Amino acid sequence: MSTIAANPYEYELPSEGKIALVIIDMQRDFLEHGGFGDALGNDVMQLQSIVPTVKKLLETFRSLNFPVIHTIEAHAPDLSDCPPSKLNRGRGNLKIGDQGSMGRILIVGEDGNNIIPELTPLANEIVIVKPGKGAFCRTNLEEILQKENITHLLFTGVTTEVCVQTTMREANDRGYECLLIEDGTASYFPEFKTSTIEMLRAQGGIIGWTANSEAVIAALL
Ligand code: C5J
Repeated sequence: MSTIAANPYEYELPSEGKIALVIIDMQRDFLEHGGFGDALGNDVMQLQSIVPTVKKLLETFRSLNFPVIHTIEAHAPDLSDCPPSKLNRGRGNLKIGDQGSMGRILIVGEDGNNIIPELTPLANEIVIVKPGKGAFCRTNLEEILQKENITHLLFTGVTTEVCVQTTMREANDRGYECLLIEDGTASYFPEFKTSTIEMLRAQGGIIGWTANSEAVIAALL
């Protein structure tokens, strides 16, 4: 049985089901000026540091022909899938649906809503468009995972404590073996990333495991 050197202890690779790489919301809206993250007053450029690591993980999964799941946080142009509680939250200079320098903020199909070019999904990769923070909420992700016999999920993306953590928690409750790749995730608040890593793996891995990308790649290759 192959394992990844992880915390709080080794993570066993599946002997029967499949392992997938999950790349959460690596969109221009969160990583570039003029998007949603920027509108909320965040220093978006600090998220850029994980791009080479996520790209390397993506290339590893592609070279092994292992499944890759990308997610995009997005709303319909008429905002029918955006509850007022989300639309009106934040008091940023722009709201979801407003016109920004990369198109309408967090609206499906707009330039700013696309995944950054370095990580553009291939045609055979799964892309989940989600209106919430968690990728299981109002999507067909669970159905896809069951159909593809995916049992193990390795998480990357942004932001650690919001969409990444929410999705990992949702996946854990559904019985998936979850691991967060520490250097493959980022937050606008570095201390939130540190706390998230610690809380997910505390109490014997209450939500799952964490490991660095080098350990993951070494175990997979
Ligand atoms: C946020 C996300 N932070 N992808 N979304 O609103 O984490």
